[in-house]
Amino acid sequence: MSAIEFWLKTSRVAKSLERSDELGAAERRFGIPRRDFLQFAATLVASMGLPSSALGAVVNAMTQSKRPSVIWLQFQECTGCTESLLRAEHPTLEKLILELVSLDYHETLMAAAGHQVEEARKAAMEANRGKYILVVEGAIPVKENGIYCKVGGQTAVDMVKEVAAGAAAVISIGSCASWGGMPATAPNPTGASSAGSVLGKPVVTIPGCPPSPYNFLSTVVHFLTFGALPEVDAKGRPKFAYGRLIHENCERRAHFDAGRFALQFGDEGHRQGWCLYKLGCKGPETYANCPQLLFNDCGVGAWPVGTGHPCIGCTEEGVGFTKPIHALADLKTVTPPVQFARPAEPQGVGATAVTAGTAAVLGGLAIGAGLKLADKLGKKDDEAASKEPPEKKP
Ligand code: FSX
Ligand code: SF4
Ligand code: F3S
Repeated sequence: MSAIEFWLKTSRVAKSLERSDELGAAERRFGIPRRDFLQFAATLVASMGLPSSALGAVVNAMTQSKRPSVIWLQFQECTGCTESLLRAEHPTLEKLILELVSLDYHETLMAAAGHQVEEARKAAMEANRGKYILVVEGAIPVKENGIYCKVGGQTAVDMVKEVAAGAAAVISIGSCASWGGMPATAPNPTGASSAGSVLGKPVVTIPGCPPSPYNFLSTVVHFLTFGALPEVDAKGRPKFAYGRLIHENCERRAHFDAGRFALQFGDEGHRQGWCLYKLGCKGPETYANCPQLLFNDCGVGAWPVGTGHPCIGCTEEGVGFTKPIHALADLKTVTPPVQFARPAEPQGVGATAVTAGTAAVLGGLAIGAGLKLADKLGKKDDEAASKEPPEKKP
């Protein structure tokens, strides 16, 4: 039983919340049993580093009927940010995101096209002036007056400035919008730039190529709960998600500290799951929670290093898409953690809430609970699918 499950079972606060009208409303609205919804909310609370007393406020914010308007712009990018949100193994996040906010403009997801949708964007901006959230996905080309990216006849530069002017908050999702990412790779012929630099002001950034949808969801829920975006670091990244180096929580860290390195892909060390530092892993200079969150709700090992590939530093400006993949990382710290991951972890088993470093214990357990929930919800979908007649299956 995870720490969160234990707390939910024993806490009086959790018990009374579970019986509350809010949870009843959540059950109906999201189609999720109230205990599972509560566990999901507790997971977000823990992953944001908030005290358990914040749970009531988070539940309240997530279940209120008024959903904030979101205008989601896409420029120079591959749509991986949107895909990671929507094409996860299980549809939980997609469902929650689309139920939590009113997605009034999103080029990939809108059924309509052309002038109609540009009018819908303007109408949403007008109706929610000063209250909507602007999400920017993709870099913005600034060379030649921005002619390299136009939507509805308007340059990306003009559009992002126009929409940001009336927004209550701006979130850059993905490395492209956060710091230029892949499109800004040298020689950067289009002058691909971040949303923050084009707007001339700091914005909250959720880098990663693509980023974890949980980091985005937690940021949105923080805004819904407190009416403000979470505390960020100097690069605009929420500290709850980007406060620690990957190297601090990597399940291969004990091998690094013991000097056991894979030297070639497929060699004995690589097969044994040893540290990938000498293959160019950028975990020692990259801030992100990938080893704790993992990806795609498919369990342990589902993150780059867990699958045997060095981290390329996709969340880190000046590292991802900038440093050669094989180049050695700068070591920001070589101090061993207080608690080691099991050194004999078989390759591909990946981080678990227990093997992650002590500093990440609460977050790790929380995330484990969240993944378990996603897994459960996914299983329901799978079960439903398995009840369909065989000929209806794809
Ligand atoms: Fe792609 Fe997003 Fe990378 Fe960029 O993610 S996954 S190129 S960060 O803007 O769509
Ligand atoms: Fe893990 Fe990479 Fe650090 Fe090795 S260098 S411990 S593989 S993050
Ligand atoms: Fe990116 Fe490295 Fe995480 S490549 S997804 S920051 S492990």
